[in-house]
Amino acid sequence: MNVSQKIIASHLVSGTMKTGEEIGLRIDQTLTQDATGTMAYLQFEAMGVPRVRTQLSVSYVDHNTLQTGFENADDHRFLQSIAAKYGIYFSPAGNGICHQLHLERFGIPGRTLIGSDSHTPTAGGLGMLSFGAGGLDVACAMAGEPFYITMPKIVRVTLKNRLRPWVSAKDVILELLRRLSVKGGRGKIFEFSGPGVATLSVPERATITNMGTELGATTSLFPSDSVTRDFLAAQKRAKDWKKLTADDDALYDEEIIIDLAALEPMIALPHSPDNVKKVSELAGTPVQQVAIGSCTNSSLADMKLVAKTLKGKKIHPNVSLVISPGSRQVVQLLAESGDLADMVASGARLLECACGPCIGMGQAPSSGAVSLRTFNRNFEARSGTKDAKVFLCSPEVAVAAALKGEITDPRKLGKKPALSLPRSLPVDKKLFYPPARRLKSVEVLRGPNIKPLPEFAPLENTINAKVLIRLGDNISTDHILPAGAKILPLRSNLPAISEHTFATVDKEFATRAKEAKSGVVVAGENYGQGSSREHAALAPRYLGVKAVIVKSFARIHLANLINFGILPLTFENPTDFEQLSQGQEITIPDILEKLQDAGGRIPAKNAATGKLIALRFDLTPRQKQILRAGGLLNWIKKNS
Ligand code: MIC
Ligand code: SF4
Repeated sequence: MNVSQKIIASHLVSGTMKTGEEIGLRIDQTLTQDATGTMAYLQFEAMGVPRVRTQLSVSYVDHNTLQTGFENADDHRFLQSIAAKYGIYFSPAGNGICHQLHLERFGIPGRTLIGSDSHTPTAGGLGMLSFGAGGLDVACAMAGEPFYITMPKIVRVTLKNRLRPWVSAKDVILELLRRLSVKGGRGKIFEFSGPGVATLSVPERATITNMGTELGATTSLFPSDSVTRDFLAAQKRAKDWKKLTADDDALYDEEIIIDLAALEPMIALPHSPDNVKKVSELAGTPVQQVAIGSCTNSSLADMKLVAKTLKGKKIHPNVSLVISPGSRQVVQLLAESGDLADMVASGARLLECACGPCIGMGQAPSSGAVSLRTFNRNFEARSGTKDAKVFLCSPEVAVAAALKGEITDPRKLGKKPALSLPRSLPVDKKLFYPPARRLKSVEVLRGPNIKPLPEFAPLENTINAKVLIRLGDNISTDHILPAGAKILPLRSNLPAISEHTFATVDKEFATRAKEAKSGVVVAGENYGQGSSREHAALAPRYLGVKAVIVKSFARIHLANLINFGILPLTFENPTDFEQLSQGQEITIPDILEKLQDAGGRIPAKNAATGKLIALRFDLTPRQKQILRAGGLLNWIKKNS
């Protein structure tokens, strides 16, 4: 077996490991972050389970740390108290970014993890099978329920040779994105193997698995080897290590080969992570902002490389350089070694160790600016400035641009500085707060920003609805429900946040949806790529969206639509996309009956043209039941 199959086989509770079949997996660990966590815990609370049933659950605060009003602080207090009450570890704001911290403190090779954040596969760098999921799926896993996915194809990514100086792990994943696109990984696990694996550290592996999410992959995974052992030992967790490698005769569905030695520094152009070119092709483009950090590139090695390159130099006067290290441990080590002083002396601005600019929490670029970021997403407007041009690159490329004021191939900087990394790291477990000893006595603290979830009605037999909007391919959840400093604080308040649905695409959407009372959304391929935020399903549902009709869906968003009772339909014939325009009325009759058919066909009638449009649903029996009930929470209540 390959590594993925080994972990799946040891956690399989339903289904068989046949590609395309629904499988249920036992989940060992869960993580949440604050922007999705409040909703996830409200849902967990509604399930009436007295204590989490996982081996370990952790609640991190890393997204909403600006606290421009009471809302974020209220959410943090709520999260801390509810964690204490239900047996969950709590990591307060200031500890760092959830994925970086989970690698450092909790991830274990061979175990399963789901997290209410799409970059949870970062833990795949440790040999952990980890998935991003909607908050409700994480709540179910905390209640001891299996996590359901379609058995993916397993792709072997064979890495040969080793990276050359100034070329980094980020370039490996950018190369994969260049080759495969943001849709190329759907329904697949990318499992890394070959002699190049041993040349990559755990944080480098994690950069790659982190951004496997941008391929649309189900997850990405590295084996657990002696490099993994040394990483865990340095974190004083040697006992968590176990060896986990593929059998010599392991079979894979597909294979991709990457020669690490042949890679060059790469960069993704606006506005998609797969719009990748060689840095050398863009050399000379003036740069106004450089942002270094995020769950993709904020490890100690990344930060030290930046510090050593900046040492004794000044950044270009036209550039604003902001740096957010990944964790408190990283900041502490940088402080002790003097690297932090070198960064600051060069002109860099230091930010809190949190998601920060990656999710538009501050540091919006100036109008039309070119911003180079070591992050994983560059969707339009995500930075907070709609006409900014955000490029994605490695810390090497980012720091070169900060010094030169223009896109620069870092190989032009001369000899790459040597890094010395400590073999043993300072570990402070005291800042991860364990659950209360006496769970029952804990009071959950709720502020006025935390609104209960509304009840949703069961699925109707006939949908009469207006086409509220028609959109193209690769619509991300940042388009559906933006984040950023103004909207993120409303994550626990559905009525308020739903007003911002599609706000960066079409300001009138929420008003139009409310007027129509019953609506559908029409779009192209890979609808809902990106974030796991279930608000991108919840808010449309709240505004009366009954169905989403597209050419194809992204995995996590499809699961979220089902969880909140929105009918996910695809065009039988993709060119029929042209048959539907904004403002037209459509009718989808006999839905409950049609859902029973194995064929998955369902016609819709366009009242404006009188034409029938052939639509399809591709749903498992479990998903059909959830949809009929009007969503997963209704279904759980009905069955308990
Ligand atoms: C993101 O990178 O888009 C986020 C913010 O981390 C999201 C989660 C969220 O929307 O809260 C993600 O990737 O799932
Ligand atoms: Fe945070 Fe950005 Fe990573 Fe999302 S992608 S978890 S916002 S650092």
